[in-house]
Amino acid sequence: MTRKRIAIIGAGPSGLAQLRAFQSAAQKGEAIPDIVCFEKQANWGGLWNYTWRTGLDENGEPVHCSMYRYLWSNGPKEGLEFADYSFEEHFGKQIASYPPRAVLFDYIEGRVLKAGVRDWIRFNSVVRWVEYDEKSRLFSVTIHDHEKDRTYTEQFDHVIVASGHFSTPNVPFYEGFDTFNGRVLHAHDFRDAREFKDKDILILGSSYSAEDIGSQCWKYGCKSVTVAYRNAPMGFAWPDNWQEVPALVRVEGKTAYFKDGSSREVDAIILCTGYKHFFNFLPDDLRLKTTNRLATSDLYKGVVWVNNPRLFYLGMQDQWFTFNMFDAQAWWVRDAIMGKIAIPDRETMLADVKERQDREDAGEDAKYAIQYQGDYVQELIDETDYPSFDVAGACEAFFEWKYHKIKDIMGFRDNSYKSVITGTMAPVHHTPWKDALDDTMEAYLRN
Ligand code: FAD
Ligand code: NA7
Repeated sequence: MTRKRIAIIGAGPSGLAQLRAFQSAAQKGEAIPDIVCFEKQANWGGLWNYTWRTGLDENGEPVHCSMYRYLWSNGPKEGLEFADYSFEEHFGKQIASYPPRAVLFDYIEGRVLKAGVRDWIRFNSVVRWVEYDEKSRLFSVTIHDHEKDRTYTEQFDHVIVASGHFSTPNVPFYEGFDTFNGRVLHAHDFRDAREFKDKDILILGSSYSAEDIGSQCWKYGCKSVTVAYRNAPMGFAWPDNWQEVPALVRVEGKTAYFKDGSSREVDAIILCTGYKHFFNFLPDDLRLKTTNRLATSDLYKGVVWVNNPRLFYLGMQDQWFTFNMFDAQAWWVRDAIMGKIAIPDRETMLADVKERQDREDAGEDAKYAIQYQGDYVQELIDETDYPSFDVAGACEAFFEWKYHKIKDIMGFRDNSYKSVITGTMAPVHHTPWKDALDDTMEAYLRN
């Protein structure tokens, strides 16, 4: 029998989790399929692979990165720690709880360097198109190799889409944007908060990007932050030069007008209006269409494409849990591909999706949502050999984080939590977040 061939699209945290999942089976002596991971960037790490570029990259492809300078983890690292590779193993000591991007990139990379899976990845390789042939039951994957500037097609038994969903910006139009006398940008193109020093900025949106980009700009010296919300304000106890106002109606010159009749002069508008699930390399019959939610449409167990169970998606949910959830999904998908987990008929899969969505919709608050996703992670790891960890403990860290944000939104990153993998308490960081302007790994690890 010929070895199955598996294509993984993307070498971000999800794709890398899939590589590690297969490698760990190989390490235990199991015969694994032939794995090829296609990554459009020159390096791995997905969103955590920072670039100064915006717009198009060096190859003319849309820039994937939505991260920015000075970004620190927006949740405690104790909620995302790999069960098979602790922070202590990587750094040789316990570190503080909200690491900057470079520190988390180093941690993600450490595990896959140890696993030795880099050779499974073809870099600078953009997947252009995927097609399924009913007769041969194979996927044809067409790739553009930017190193050789060549397009080619290969066949695979399974495709795993791990291309992320926080890279294609959702960009609304408001009257007057086209004549605004200042910069209008989406969070995807935000790179350095110092650009907005001494400026009055307007932010649209009331979720993570709005909170964090506003906080960055505040920390690096903007004059004021005005956040316009569409439905509900974030409602934290903001600093004095930070205001939340109802939805934007229009802009005239440099004046922004809001739904409550108030107005304000602003120098720049940052659209923190979220992202789109966008897969221009997939035909209609394989393409996931979903809003950003915990129970995505059409994915059995959150990973199997119900219309063709040879196709899988990783990390397509809205995320409380991240790295460890991608791991749970990757181990599960590996076992489904290797025939250790049976995939039921379409009706059963659709019923599973419906049950998950109904259960998600029954919840009303963040605590419910965290617990919901924690239960999902637990469900998947119970069905594989992914090292079990204290998921309830990770939920606790998230609950505490929520509480710490309500108590002090500019100080929540000064708290520390207990690792659910090693049981050690994180040290309190040496400098309060608001005063720590240097976000390098060297500065962070100086504990
Ligand atoms: P991504 O990281 O997006 O990786 C997808 C990969 O697929 C990329 O490398 C991309 O180049 C590649 N790719 C895409 N299309 C193609 C193609 N056609 N062909 C080949 N390759 C392709 N999570 C946290 O846990 N903590 C945080 O603090 C945090 N902060 C965040 C801040 C921002 C601004 C954003 C946008 C997200 C943040 N996240 C955070 C969530 C983030 O989604 C996850 O941490 C994680 O990066 C998701 O991993 P992924 O592999 O699913 O997707
Ligand atoms: P999210 O969490 O999807 O939030 C998007 C926000 O944008 C949300 O508050 C929306 O308002 C708002 N939105 C969407 N469309 C509009 C329009 N047309 N006008 C005004 N406001 C709008 O995206 P984020 O970027 O914050 O977070 C994504 C990831 O990045 C996350 O995982 C983080 O870790 C970092 P609503 O609340 O629906 O009224």
